[in-house]
Amino acid sequence: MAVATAKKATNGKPGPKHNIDAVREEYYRRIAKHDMAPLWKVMNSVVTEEPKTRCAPVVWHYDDVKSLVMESGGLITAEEAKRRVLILENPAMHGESKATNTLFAGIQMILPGEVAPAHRHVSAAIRFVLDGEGAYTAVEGEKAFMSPGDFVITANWAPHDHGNPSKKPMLWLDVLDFPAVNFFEASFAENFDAPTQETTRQDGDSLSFYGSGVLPDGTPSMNRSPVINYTYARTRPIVERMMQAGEIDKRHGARVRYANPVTGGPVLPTMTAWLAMLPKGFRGEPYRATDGTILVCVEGQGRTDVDGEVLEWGPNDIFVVPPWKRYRHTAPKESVLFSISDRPAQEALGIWREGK
Ligand code: 1HN
Repeated sequence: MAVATAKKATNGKPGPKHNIDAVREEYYRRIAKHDMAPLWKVMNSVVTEEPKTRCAPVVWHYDDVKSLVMESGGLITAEEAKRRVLILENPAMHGESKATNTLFAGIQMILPGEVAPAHRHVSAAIRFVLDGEGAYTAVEGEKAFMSPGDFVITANWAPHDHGNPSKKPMLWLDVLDFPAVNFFEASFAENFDAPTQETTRQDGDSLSFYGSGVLPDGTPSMNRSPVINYTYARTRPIVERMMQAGEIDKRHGARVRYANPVTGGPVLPTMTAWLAMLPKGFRGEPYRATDGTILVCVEGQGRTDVDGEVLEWGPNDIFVVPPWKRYRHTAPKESVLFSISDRPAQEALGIWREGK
């Protein structure tokens, strides 16, 4: 009888070889009833020698994305949807609202005259404009009117609403850190009674006050940038100048990191962003890091080889490089890439690593 054998055999030492497996199985079943389990059966899968990602490399081509998102405009209003967003689902994690294991990505559309009502949440966002001109995000009392290539940050708990007084639809990429927030089970959110927030500052105030090489007296140090909008018009000429000066990283091209002007840190404590110009004919050297990255081709055309899988990209295509997958960019044409990753969150925890 198995139970009797187990009692006899577990007297400090394993029993005879021929029945040890059965004895162990019986033991595992018994400890499971006490919500216990043997570490030795799972040790190698819970503490892996190298990162094991669930995330797949993937590209969304803007031609498909734009027409499908435009179609949603005939199905639901921004008011009814609250946020009319199509989720970019990582194909390896369908149904989880994730582009990477820690980041959400989606395409939001605001049609002329529409308003997406004011709310706030713990999860922070970066919105990168793909199409349209003159719609705005109101954040913390300031309306940031946006153009393609600009982005706006919405920090943890910052009230925000969107509107489009222009004549054209606006589409942008939303990247939020809520999968990471939800990993910690730390999400809060609330709606406001009024659909739009009161404007207390002028468009451009935050950029002018904090992003011009000066800081108003008494500016406190914060773990998120006091600049709410970073414009393409200001940043593109910088990467172009770097490229002309030969300041070209062998892996990333002529690249800048968007910075919190008070601390030099990332724009948000959980997410960082970069803009890179790849010279015509660029053949990048391989690179990998533990942050998962969402990239957008802003201009040009090229491809990114991710661990043997080729992602071809052109204007407004969005693609994902999973954690620790070796990748290299190739650009037959001069190209501009915008990217976002969870690197600051990993660095804050002391777990970020990079390699070749
Ligand atoms: C959200 O609040 C916005 O405020 C966009 O525009 C996308 C995706 C998931 C959860 C909240 C927005 C979002 C979101």
